[in-house]
Amino acid sequence: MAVQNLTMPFAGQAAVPVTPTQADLAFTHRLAGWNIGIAISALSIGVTLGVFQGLEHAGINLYSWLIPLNIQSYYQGLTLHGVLNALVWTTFFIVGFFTYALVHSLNRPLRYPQVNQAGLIIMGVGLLMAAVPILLNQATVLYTFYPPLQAHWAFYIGLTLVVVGSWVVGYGFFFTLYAWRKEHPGERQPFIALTIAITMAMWQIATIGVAIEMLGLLIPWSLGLVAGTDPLLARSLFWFFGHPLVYFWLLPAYISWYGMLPKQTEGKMFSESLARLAFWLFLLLSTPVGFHHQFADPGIPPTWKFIHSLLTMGVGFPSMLTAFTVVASLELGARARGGKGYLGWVRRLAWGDPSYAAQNLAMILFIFGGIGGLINASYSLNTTVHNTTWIPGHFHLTVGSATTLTFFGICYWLIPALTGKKLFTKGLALAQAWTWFFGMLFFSNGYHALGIYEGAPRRSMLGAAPYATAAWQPYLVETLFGVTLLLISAILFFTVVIGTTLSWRKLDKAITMPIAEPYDPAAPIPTWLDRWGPWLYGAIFLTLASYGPMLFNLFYHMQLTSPGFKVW
Ligand code: HEM
Ligand SMILES: [Cu+2]
Repeated sequence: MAVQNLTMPFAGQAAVPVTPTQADLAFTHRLAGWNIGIAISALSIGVTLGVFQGLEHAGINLYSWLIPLNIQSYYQGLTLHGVLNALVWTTFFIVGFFTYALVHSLNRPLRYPQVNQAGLIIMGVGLLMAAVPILLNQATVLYTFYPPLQAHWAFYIGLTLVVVGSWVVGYGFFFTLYAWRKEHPGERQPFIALTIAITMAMWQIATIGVAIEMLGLLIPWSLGLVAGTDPLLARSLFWFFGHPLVYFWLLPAYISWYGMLPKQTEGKMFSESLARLAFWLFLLLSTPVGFHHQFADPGIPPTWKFIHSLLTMGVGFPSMLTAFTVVASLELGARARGGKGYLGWVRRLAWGDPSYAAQNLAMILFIFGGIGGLINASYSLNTTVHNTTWIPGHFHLTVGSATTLTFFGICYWLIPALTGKKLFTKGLALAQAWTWFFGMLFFSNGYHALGIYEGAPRRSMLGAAPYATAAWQPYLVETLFGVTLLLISAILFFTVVIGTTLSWRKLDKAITMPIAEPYDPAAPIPTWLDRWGPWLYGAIFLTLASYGPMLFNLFYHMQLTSPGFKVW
């Protein structure tokens, strides 16, 4: 015992393991269900506005339909679209999915369920608070809320509360994992639980930027406590948060791809050690790269932009690890199902299962998203695509597909698991996945091309642009085709979700969370891939090193001189 103690993460007496009771599970499922319900409701409004935007760009302006709903401009709609899709749908879904997955991965109830519940309530209150000014056209500042555009204070406080609520949920997860570790000394943390905690730890670091921006600059300014603000400082703090935000969207999809999807196609996790390494590297490298969103900003010296550009290429490494490990894991499954040949095995993947198909299609779209991302991150190439429609083309492949379509796929097992109802129906869900896939393929291809060949600007009413030329037309027709497919796909998704929830067809057999088994269960996972300290300190160090001097400089020269503008 004494010798064993030396290798334990926590020395001392092990606590007695706790397993969840029916009541614990019911509580967890209710909490997850509320989060996911709010997420999907937000998405339903967000996506509808996306369709209006896509149609407007292609010359079909239907905004007069929205006047009775008090949507008064393209930009108010675009703010709703960005906030509801990119911030609300993602954050609430992730928190709900994680709540469910953490408990089932650890097979342990939440350590302090009230903490997690409080987190959800804070997030919900924040959402309502931010929604009111947006709907009243008092916060038409887009989801990046760059000053000197100035929104109503309730918008900033509301969004801050959403972030604070997600912190509280994270604390609930950390307490739970900590309790599990005390009850299981010497055991490796289960993959899904560990990677959930890594994602939430990354989120705690990332959101410090936006918290300082909100509390230090935007809230006092919108309340009139200070007369002006410093746009460059605010933008820098925003992107300190804004880049790791994209990893907050992606890592939950990766957790599903690594830790669940192989199981759904009878595969195994090809290398659990590599998978863990990838997540630790994302913890290290997600934050110190944000200046790659500010290549065009004056006032950030080129050296810093270059350093962040290089570090961004560093994130490519765990991304490649992910690509190869996940594909190898799926190939194992396809071969077990009788797949043959160099590529012929692809046909034997579980394409008939909508949950699987949606996620595999999401991965394929992500390949194109990743390639485009390397172009965005390249200091010089960025100037060609900056602020053109290339950028929305890019992120509809990433957050709009890799993340969103994966979450749809997760919904196709998780909603039946939460409601105890059969999926309504497999055919509709499969059609949903494929229409989203082709819809986004055409939509994003059109926007990429329009941006890089024609320099068409993003965040503009292209349908009304006097500088539009005939050369734009073929690309816009392509995007229109994409938007039509996406509209069909969205209708299918909401039909499946509502149909499943309201269905009277109960499951014959309870659905459990798919958990991929390791290919080689005997292969030990090195302790350095199970330790928090080095990675967490490393992440904090890299963040300080890559941001500290420049932020110090920006604060030192801070000029709170810019008044607020309401240009809408
Ligand atoms: C039916 C599906 C969708 C359609 C047709 C659609 C359409 C559009 C269009 C046309 C724009 C460009 C607006 C402009 O630059 O003027 C846009 C922007 C955007 N979309 Fe979507 N979208 C869809 C789904 C999504 C999803 C699922 C997400 C994220 C989860 C998303 C996130 C965004 C964001 C963050 C912006 C940028 C907003 C801004 O510039 O402030 N979209 N969308
Ligand atoms: Cu970025």
